[in-house]
Amino acid sequence: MPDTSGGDVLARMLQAEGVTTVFGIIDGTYFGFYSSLKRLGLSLVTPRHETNAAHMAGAYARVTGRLGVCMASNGPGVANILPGLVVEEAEGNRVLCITSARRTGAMYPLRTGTYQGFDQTGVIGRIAKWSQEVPSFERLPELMRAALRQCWEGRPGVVHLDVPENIMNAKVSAEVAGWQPSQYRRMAPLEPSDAEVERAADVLLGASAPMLHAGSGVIHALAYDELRAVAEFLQAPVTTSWAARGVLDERSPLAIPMIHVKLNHLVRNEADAVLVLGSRLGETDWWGKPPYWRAPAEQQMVQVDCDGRNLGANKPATVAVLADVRSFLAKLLAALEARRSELRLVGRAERIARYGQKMQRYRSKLDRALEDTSEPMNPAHVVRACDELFPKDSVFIADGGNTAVWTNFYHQATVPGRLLSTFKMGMLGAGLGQAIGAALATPGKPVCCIIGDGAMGFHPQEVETAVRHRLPIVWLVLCDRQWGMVKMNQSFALKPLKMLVRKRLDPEENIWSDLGEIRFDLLAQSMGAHGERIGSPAAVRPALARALASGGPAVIHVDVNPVTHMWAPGLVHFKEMHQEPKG
Ligand SMILES: Cc1ncc(C[n+]2csc(CCOP(=O)(O)OP(=O)(O)O)c2C)c(N)n1
Ligand SMILES: [Mg+2]
Repeated sequence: MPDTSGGDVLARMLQAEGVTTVFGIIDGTYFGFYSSLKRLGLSLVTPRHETNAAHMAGAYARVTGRLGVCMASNGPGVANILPGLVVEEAEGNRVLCITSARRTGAMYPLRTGTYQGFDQTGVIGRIAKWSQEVPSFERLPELMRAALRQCWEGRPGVVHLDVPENIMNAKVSAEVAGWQPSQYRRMAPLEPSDAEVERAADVLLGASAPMLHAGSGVIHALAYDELRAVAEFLQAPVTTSWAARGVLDERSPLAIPMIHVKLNHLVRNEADAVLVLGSRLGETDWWGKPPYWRAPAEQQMVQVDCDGRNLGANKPATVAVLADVRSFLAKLLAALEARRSELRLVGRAERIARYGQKMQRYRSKLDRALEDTSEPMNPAHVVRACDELFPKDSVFIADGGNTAVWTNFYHQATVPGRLLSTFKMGMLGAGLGQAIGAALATPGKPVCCIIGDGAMGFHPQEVETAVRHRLPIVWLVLCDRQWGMVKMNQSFALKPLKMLVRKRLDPEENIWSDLGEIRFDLLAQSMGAHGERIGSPAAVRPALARALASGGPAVIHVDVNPVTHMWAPGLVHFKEMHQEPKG
């Protein structure tokens, strides 16, 4: 009696990995897979656009530290999930994507004229960490093990397994040995050698002004306590990539939030040694180069990463360590404690206090926006109200152009791993799926997503997904009825002087930068969610309180002043960032 199928084998292997949730849209070509998920008690969360399955899995993985799994069906389903895969790979989230493919007789190589067929692994192989088609039922367990091994090796990203429909669905009689994850992949974190740790301690104890720089690797390694302990031991300031904001509570005097961009440059120029943790020092870290960072000849770098390809990639390392960030920091702390007598803290308190004063000054300058009580409102009010009314450990998502900038500049990240965005790709609309993945990752907690009206327009239908799955998400849509960030750039490119004097151009002078209105509150109501529209600063907190009390999902359509919104803080730095640093 045939009693299994390729899809059934996949489902059981996911179960052995501890996976409980899969994101994706159903299709006959992998009925054998998703029906087995149900039978085994794994839940399926189904979006209304495949790309959002990838964002859901990515956010879920990032927030939980577990594997995020998504699926898409051959041809159009896979075509639709591609953008999501590009983004999740760029963001470095641990996502396994399982797709169906047309039957083996028509695929690999693709037979001319095949319906809903294209070279799925050929395409995804170019954008993901790893992509492989399964040629036969017999090889499926081995290739699935290879996929899972890839998921847990090196920098997290997208791993893809493509399974033809006949392998997915056909019932077969076969004994498939169920291996435990420890039998096919490394379970223990990569440990650094004692010698590497001692060399790192030499550099840090020998420095007069050391600093730490943290990337997303700290989030994936859940190395928050160890990071704080090392920073406090050294009394060293901590900068982060945008994506790693909050790995050290931003209320700590040692935390230098990224929004203080000029101060970040100063800190990075004053440091004579830097401990780089789980960061590639990519473009949004200014490539680790002068004038934004001190020249390598005057700044030693200890770089720790779980992926050897990142070591010394953009800035020369004094000590390059291939290790799990958390294991490294734990060992480093022990080594530093043992050598406490070598610690020279001269000048550090003064330096930290000086940085603190600069941050306070900039914060007061930013907070002047909150004194603006005109209507339609200054967007700063929305972010500040969300910071006050959501629990501190709620996931907070920033999506949109200027909306994401306003959100970042007025949000304070106090709990690690709770601020999401697409910091490497700036993908408008990802916040819909991310919010759903994050809500499932933090049961019982409301999720906050502040999103632009352009961004919301990409996937508003996912509000219905949140309704169907009863998720407590509040989307606050900042409606300026324009592609705000691009309009700002465009206006300056067209008429810089007029922009400086008048702050805006006349409507006919811009090129298709304005949008019509979508009533996101009414759209939300039509899908069964709570929806309301506000325009005055005084209305924000009561509306937010009602949205939270509704149990969600909820959408608040916020009319913001389009001119004020265009002039988001810090934009000049983003423009500068696009140029290669001189050093
Ligand atoms: C998917 C996608 N398409 C295009 C862009 C380029 N882009 C960057 S910002 C922006 C405007 C965003 O408008 P909106 O979401 O309304 O946010 P606002 O700037 O108005 O706050 C665009 C089109 C992008 N980042 N992502
Ligand atoms: Mg807009």
